[in-house]
Amino acid sequence: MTEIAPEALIALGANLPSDAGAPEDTLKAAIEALSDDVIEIRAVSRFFRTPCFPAGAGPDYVNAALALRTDLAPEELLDRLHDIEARFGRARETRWGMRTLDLDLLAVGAHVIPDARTQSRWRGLPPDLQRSTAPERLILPHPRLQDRAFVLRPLADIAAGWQHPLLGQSVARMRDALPVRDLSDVHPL
Ligand code: A4P
Ligand code: MG
Repeated sequence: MTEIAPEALIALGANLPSDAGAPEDTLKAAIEALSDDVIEIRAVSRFFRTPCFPAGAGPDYVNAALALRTDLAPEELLDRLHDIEARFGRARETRWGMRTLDLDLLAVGAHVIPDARTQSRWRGLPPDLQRSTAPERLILPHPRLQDRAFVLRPLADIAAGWQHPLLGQSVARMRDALPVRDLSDVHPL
């Protein structure tokens, strides 16, 4: 019997226009580009307008989330995401800088990559280090997933019941633990 691959959850964000148009057009084009013979898109959230984090660092973002199935390994899937970011003109200049398209791999089922200790270390990184350091290899679940209204509100549209394998909390619960202010700043388009 072949095993069904677990669903992969992806966060999409953009706050600058690309060749495809405004951020929402870029997101739509990226979703279309992602779907191919080895990637099956299962669900797409609504699109949300969200204030830039950190505040004042640039224009508002459009954020969304999607669920897909693939037999690609998580590292291969991340490579695909990077190819699509490149296709829509993203230049990696500043970390957390403005971008035409950011695609983050949030989770693949209950996989923890590379291991619980490393994921927890990145998850617990103090804010100043979060800004200045980025992991060289894939970390799953994405270390900042539980902190961000602009990730959890879209994600709750399509995967409210997904459980963080190390925190043991669902997307809905992590979302509801965020400051109300953060959540109310995230508006459906
Ligand atoms: N990497 C490791 N694990 C992962 C993973 N699970 N998913 C590596 C994606 N990438 C992962 O990522 C930095 C490095 O992390 C890469 O080498 C990758 O292989 P990046 O995409 O090159 O850099 P980045 O996007 O600047 O960093 P990151 O961590 O993706 O930034 P964030 O934390 O996503 O912040 N405000 C609003 N309102 N909405 C947004 O979407 N996004 C950001 C980007 C900042 N402010 C925002 C938003
Ligand atoms: Mg990214």
